[in-house]
Amino acid sequence: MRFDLVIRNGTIATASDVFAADLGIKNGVIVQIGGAMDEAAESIDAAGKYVLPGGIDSHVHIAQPSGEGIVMADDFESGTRSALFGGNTMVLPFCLQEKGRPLREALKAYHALAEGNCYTDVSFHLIVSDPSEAVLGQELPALVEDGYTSFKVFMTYEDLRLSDAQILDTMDVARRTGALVMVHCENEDAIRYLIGRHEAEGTVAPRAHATTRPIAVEREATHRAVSLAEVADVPLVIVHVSNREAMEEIERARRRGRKVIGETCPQYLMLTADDLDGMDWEGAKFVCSPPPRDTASQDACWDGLERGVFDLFSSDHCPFRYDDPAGKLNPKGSRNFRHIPNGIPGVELRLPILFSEGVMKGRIDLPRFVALTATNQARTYGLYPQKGTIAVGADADIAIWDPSLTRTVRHADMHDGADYTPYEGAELTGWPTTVVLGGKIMLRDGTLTGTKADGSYRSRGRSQFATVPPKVGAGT
Ligand code: DUC
Ligand code: ZN
Ligand code: ZN
Repeated sequence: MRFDLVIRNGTIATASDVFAADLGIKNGVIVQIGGAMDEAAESIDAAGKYVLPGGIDSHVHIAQPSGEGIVMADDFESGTRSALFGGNTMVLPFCLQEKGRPLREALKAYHALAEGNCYTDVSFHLIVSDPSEAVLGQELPALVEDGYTSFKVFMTYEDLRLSDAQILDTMDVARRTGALVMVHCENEDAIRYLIGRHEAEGTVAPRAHATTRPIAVEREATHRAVSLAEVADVPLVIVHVSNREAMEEIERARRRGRKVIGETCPQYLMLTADDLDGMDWEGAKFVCSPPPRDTASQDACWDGLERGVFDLFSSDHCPFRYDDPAGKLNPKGSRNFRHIPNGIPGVELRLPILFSEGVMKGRIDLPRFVALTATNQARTYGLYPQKGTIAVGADADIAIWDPSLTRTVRHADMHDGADYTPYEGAELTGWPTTVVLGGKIMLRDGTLTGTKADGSYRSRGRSQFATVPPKVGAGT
C-alpha cells in the first residue's frame, strides 16, 4: 500500500498502552500500526517523541453571547487555532439557546459562525435556558436524533438557571432520548444572599467573586444535581469541579450505583482564590465559576485525577479580554465584581499543563493522560472509536509531543484572541509540536501548515454512558 502519511520512530500511547511503532495513514484514517511501511507520500520522523491521539476538549466557549456590551475574545478561527497549537484536534463549544427562542435558531447562527473557520473539528453541546413545552416535547428530541446528543443546564446565573422542576424535565428528555446532561453546580440563591451581604459592606473587588461562591455553594448544588439525576434515573456529567467536597458528592453517588462523570479543569490545579486579589483590579483576570479555591483543593483535584474521581480534564476555555471595555474591565465590571464576565482562557494550555504537572512530575502516567484528555472525552460524548484513540480505522487525528521541550508561558506566544493568560510565567515541560487532523499535517514543528477551512463540524452519536432510548413504538 502507498500511504498518504507515515509517522515513523515514535512512541505511541493510548489510554491503555505505550509502545514503539510506526503509524500508516491513508484517506484520513489510520490504516496500519507497526510493520513495514515503505511507500509514503509524506513522512514525519517522531524519534524521541510521543505520538498521542489529538486532544479533544469537550468544554470550551467560543463566540458565545455573554450579555450586553460584552464580547467573548475568541471566534471560531482564533479559538480553534489556539486549540490546535495546544495539541487538540477537536473542540466541543456550547450553543446557547436565547430565552423564548428555539434552539434551532441559535444552532443556525452558530453553524454559520463555525463554517469554514475551524482549524480543528468541532461539535456542539446545547445550553438549555428555556425548557418550554415545545423545546422539551419536540425540539430537543429531534435535535438529539440530529446528533446534538448532550446539553448543559445551569443552577446559577439569574438569566440561565433552571429550577429543580425544569432540570428534572430536561433530564427526562435525556432519559427518553439517550442524551447526556451536563450540570453547572452552584446554588444561585445562596450566591445572591452572599452578594447582598458583600455589597452592604462595600466589598466589591474581584476577590468577592470567590467569597460569594464558597465551596458550600458548589457542594450543595452538586448534591442536588446528582440527586435529581437519581430521581430522573439518568447519568450526568458534573462539569468544572473545583474541590474535594464536590468530589465526595460524586463518589457518594457512585457508591449508590449512579453513573456520574466528573470533570475538572486546569484552573483548579494551578490557581487559587488569592489570584483574585491582584493590584489594580488585575484579579479580574482570574474570575471564573466556580472560582479557584486553595492549595488543599488543588491537591484534592490532583487526587481526583489520579484516583478516577475525574473522567475528564477539559479547559472550560471561556476567554474575555482584560483591558477592554467589552471584556473584564467593562464600565460596570471595573467597579463591581458582579459585572466581571466569568471565564478565563485555557484551551491552548490545558494539555501542556496536565502533561508537565501531571505526567512529567509522575502524578499520572501517559495512558491516564490520554484517557482524561481524549479517549474518555470521545467515549462520553459519542465520538468513540472514530475519535479519541489510535486504532486502525480511527480518524488520523494525532498530536506529536516533545517531552524534552521546556518553555515559559507567555501570552505573546499564545494564539487566542485574549490579551492575557492566567498562567503567565509558568514553566512547562512537554509540548505538542506537530498536529495531524484527518491525515493532514496542520502544525509541523510549531509552524502552522493547515488552514481554517480544514476543520469540520462532526455530528455525534450517543454517549457510551447514556441510557439506551426506547425503541420507537415501544409504548414508553
Ligand atoms: N461556566 C462555564 O462552564 N464556563 C464559564 C462560566 C461558567 O459559569
Ligand atoms: Zn459552567
Ligand atoms: Zn464552561
